[in-house]
This record gives sequence, C-alpha cells and structure tokens, in this order.
Amino acid sequence: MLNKIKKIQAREVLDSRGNPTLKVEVVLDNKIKATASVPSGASTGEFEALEMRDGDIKRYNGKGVLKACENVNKKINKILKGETVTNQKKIDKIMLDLDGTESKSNLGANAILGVSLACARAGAIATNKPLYKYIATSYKLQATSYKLPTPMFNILNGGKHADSGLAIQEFMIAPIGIKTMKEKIRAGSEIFHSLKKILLNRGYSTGIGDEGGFAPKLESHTEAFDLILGAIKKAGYQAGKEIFLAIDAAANSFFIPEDNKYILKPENISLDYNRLIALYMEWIKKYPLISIEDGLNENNWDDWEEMMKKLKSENLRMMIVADDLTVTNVTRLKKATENKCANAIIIKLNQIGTLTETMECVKMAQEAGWKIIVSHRSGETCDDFIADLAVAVGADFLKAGSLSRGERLAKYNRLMEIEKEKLSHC
Ligand code: 2PG
Ligand code: MG
Repeated sequence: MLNKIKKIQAREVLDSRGNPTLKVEVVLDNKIKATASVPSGASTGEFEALEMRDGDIKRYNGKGVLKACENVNKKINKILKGETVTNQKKIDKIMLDLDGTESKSNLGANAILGVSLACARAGAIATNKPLYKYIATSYKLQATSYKLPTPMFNILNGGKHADSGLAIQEFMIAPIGIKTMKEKIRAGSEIFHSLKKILLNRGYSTGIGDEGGFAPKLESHTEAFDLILGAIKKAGYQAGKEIFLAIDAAANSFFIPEDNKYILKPENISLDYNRLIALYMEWIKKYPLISIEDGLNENNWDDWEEMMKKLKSENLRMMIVADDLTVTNVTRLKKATENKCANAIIIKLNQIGTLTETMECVKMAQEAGWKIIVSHRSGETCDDFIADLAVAVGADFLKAGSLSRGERLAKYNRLMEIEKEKLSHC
C-alpha cells in the first residue's frame, strides 16, 4: 500500500451558524477517502491566522469561501498530488511553504487546515488506527494510556455568542470529580436540563446561544453563577466536589481601548483592569471557580502578569487560561510563558491552520507545565476531530459547548466512543 495522495477537493458547506465553511476530501491512490470540515470563530483573536472569505456581498453577505476552495482544488491539489499521506509533517510544511506568509493569507488558513485534517484522517484509515492513536504516533507522543479530557460544558452563553446581555461569554461546568466519561457527560446533561427547569420556573427564556447554552436575560453575573449552582444541586450533584465552574470572559469583546476600561453588562459598570481582577477574585472566593479564560484584553500582557501575581499573593490556585492572548501560536505562547502571563492554554486548530503547528504549540505549553484545553469554535460542524486531538495529546480538558446542538454533542459522543474502545482493549 503506497497511500499516495491522488486528489484533494474542497467544497462549500454551511457551519452551525449557517455561514459557509470548507469540507475537504482527500482521495488516495488505493481508493481510501477521508474528509474534514473547518470551524469558524466569532470572538476571534486579532492575531489568529487568516480565515479567507470571498468578500462578495452578493453571496452569503461576503462570507463565501469559494476562493479558499479554489486554492485547495487547484494549487494545493497540484502540489500535494503523489505525496505519501502519512507524512503529515511534510504535507503541512509543503502547504506552509506554498503559502509563504506568516498569517496564511495567500491560501487561507481555512483552506490549509481542511487539507491538513483530512490528510490526518486518511492517514489513520490507511494505517488502520483510531485517529487519536494515529496523531499520537505521528508526532511521537509518549501517550500509552491515552488519558481522556474532562469536558467543560458551556451551559450559559453571553458575549458575542448570544443576546443574553451578559458580558462574560461562557459559563461552564467541569465534572472533575466524576470518574468516567460516560458519567461526566451524564452529569452535564442532567445539570443542563435542571437549569432549563429552573429558568422556566422563573419565567426566563430557554432559547439557546451559538454554543448550545441557555441565553436568558439575567440581571447580573452573580445571578448566572447562582442559577448554575442551583441547577447542580437540583440535579443531585455536589458543586466544589464533583462539579466545578469555569468561565471564558473573552474580555476583548467588552474592552474599550480608548479608555483602557472594561464595560461589564448587564450591571453597566466600567472597570479598569485592577478592579476587574478584584471582581474575578471575589468570584473565585465565593464560587467553586477553577478557571478564568481571557480574563483580560489580548494586548495587555503586563496586566495578565499582574493578575497571576495577585492570585499567587492570595494563594488562589486556579487556571488562568490564555486563548486570544496566545492564539495557538508558539511565538505568542513563548512570550506568555516567559512573562508568566497564564498557566493554561486554549488549543484551537484553526487559530494557527495546520495540525503540525498545533502539535508544536501543545508541546511547548506542556513543557512549560501549562494545562491544556482543546477547544471547538462557536461556528462548528459535526466534525469530531478535536475529540481525538484532545485524547492524542493527553489534554486536561475539552471545551466543546453545551449539551445541546448536534455539532457540540458530536465531540462529546466521540469521547464516549473512545472511552468504550479503550475499555474493550483492556
Ligand atoms: C472562545 C471560542 C470558543 P469563538 O472564545 O473560546 O468557545 O469562541 O469560536 O467565537 O472564538
Ligand atoms: Mg475563548
């Protein structure tokens, strides 16, 4: 079996927000076929690789991806034809060289990523391995036991993902104290449904946001925390023992650069970074909060450093998570580790654009002792690649949205499948 690439084709499909994205198919000379679809963010970091959009406002409000598809179908197809699909690093390098830019603006990071992931899937099929094992062995990871990540379920949506009016983008529950994946996911689902009942009883809307979490118009952020704690209790779980809370502030979206201030809605208060950190510390002391993602603006490196120092001085041990700050980019991650700006990182394939660069970023973060959270985007497809990626790298967490919407559950269902597969091999 030679496993040579015969043809690579991309086409436009729609993501979970109804916006175009790419679905790429790789066909090998031995007839093996594999596909991958590309996700898309809404609260994107300024330093992410370029997502190529057509800009033709007559189609999909300018969001078409026909140019990116054409780059796959012509340029990438031509240059990768005849390459051995299992040479993942080489395949990614060829595309990076062909593009030749830092931001992947010639071919589009969405075009490159679709090919990179479809090739990895084809490689896994060709070598008869589950995808997580294939990724781990391709990058020579020592993962022999394949630890499963704890899911972070985003059950209340705000920020750019919903019209709930909450500045904070994501309120997540992490079932750290529950052992198996099956039971972790069951707990998530039961808490999600108990939250729904509580919201209904209080006359709130139970409509959902982009990531499948509820989006009620609440009066304050503390009300959001209290409702979630109520839902955990009502579902019969113990907060702070079995279930912990995590937030993604996505602070860029409520930062006003001209004033260097953060506007927190619905409370309608304007805070400088010191007062915002003080508010986070209040929440940490009051609630079983284990993780704050993008608590501050992506350009304010010194403020991040200071937040870490303040937490340390009060002996508050938790995850300070960089997402828009680091954008799965080793150059930014290096600066963040050297300056001790955070201690955990969000890993998103489409922030950087190839599997190989993503793996390099994970490796650097792990070497620095940082926790790893593999993440979806708010615009997703039913592609479940990130579940396998999280297992391959031994990620601590997988953040893939709520317990509703098929594109979110595809990832959690895949984790349960992997758990079952692992158990049957024991
Ligand atoms: C985030 C992500 C995913 P988006 O900020 O972490 O939850 O949102 O994909 O919109 O950037
Ligand atoms: Mg984020």
